[in-house]
Amino acid sequence: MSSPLNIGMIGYGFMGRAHSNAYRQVSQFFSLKHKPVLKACCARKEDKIKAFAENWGYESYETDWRKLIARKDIDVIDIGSPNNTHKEIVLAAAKAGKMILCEKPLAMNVAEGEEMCDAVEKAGVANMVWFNYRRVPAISLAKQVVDEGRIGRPFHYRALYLQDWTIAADVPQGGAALWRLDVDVAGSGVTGDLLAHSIDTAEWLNGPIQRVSAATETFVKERVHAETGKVQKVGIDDACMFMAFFKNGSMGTFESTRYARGRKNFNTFELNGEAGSIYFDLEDPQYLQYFKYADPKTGAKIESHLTGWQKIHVTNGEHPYMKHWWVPGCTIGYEHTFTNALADFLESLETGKPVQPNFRTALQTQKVCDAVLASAKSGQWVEVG
Ligand code: SOE
Repeated sequence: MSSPLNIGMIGYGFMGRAHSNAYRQVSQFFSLKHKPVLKACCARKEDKIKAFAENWGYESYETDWRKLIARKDIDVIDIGSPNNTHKEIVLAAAKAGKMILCEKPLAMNVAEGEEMCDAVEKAGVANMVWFNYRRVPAISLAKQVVDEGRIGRPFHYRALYLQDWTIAADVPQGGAALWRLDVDVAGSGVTGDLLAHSIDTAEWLNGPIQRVSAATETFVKERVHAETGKVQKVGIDDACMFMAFFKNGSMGTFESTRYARGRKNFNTFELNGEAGSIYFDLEDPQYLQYFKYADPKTGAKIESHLTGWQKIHVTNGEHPYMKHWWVPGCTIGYEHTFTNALADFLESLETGKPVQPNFRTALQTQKVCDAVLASAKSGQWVEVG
């Protein structure tokens, strides 16, 4: 017997669309008991949210998130609104006993994240943070390769997350489209927005990061604020580089910027171990590259004239998530990572096994982000709390 799960979506931007698309398609591709129903969406601007509701097929809309949370016919609150709204909404939604799905980064800082974790844990409500890249089949396959012991002792983790959309000095900060450039709304720049993704993936694959040494730069120091019309100081980090040591003894380097001309959403990582290496590039997302040096079970080395990087086309039924989609060789895309994440969340409601990353796990990422920003400020190595 299927059971409807009534969704209350807050926000109508990029993530509001990505999540809504997942709600609409998950039940068609995954056979799960809980079936999302687009019950209501919510945003302050009535004309925008009304049009959004009509476009995506929401049954109703609200212009005040408190009203949405108070509704008895809503089971799940999904937060796709800017970062500075997450905490207040989470605290109210948890108190009302709603399940909560929250966009990344979890919070503006660790202090907020702690409060949010305490609230959902005290209320005992299901929770997840939308770190969607874990659900790229090739990245999930990377996790499988690591867990199967194919990398062996890890030495190096290397991540890049590069974009180029803020290079022009006349791009304003703030407002509905550009709140990511306004530090009071976003909390930080590339650290919380892009490196949070890289950190979540890194810790998932290679375990906890223990200490970091970072540097940040803000290339354009002042921008017009879209809401006030005034030229204001830019408070976000435009670029961030950091070095890290993982608990397992391996070293990491991370770099992120929105000033890498020509790079649009260039999210890559490489992990080098004694027995093998893996490499992933989001601009070529159907592939996982794997270098096999030794057999994980026997330790026997591959004959050296046959070693080389394998480019695995991650579209077989045996690959993570792919049996739910098309036939081997047919690819899925960016939007499906949200559908896959949602499917995992719905499955967790059936099995009772908490889905990952939940708020507590996302708080760990937030701790690394805060340590990175603290290190950039002090110029010192900082231990991750
Ligand atoms: C920023 O440009 C952004 O939209 C991030 O906020 C998303 O999380 C990332 O996946 C794509 O880039």
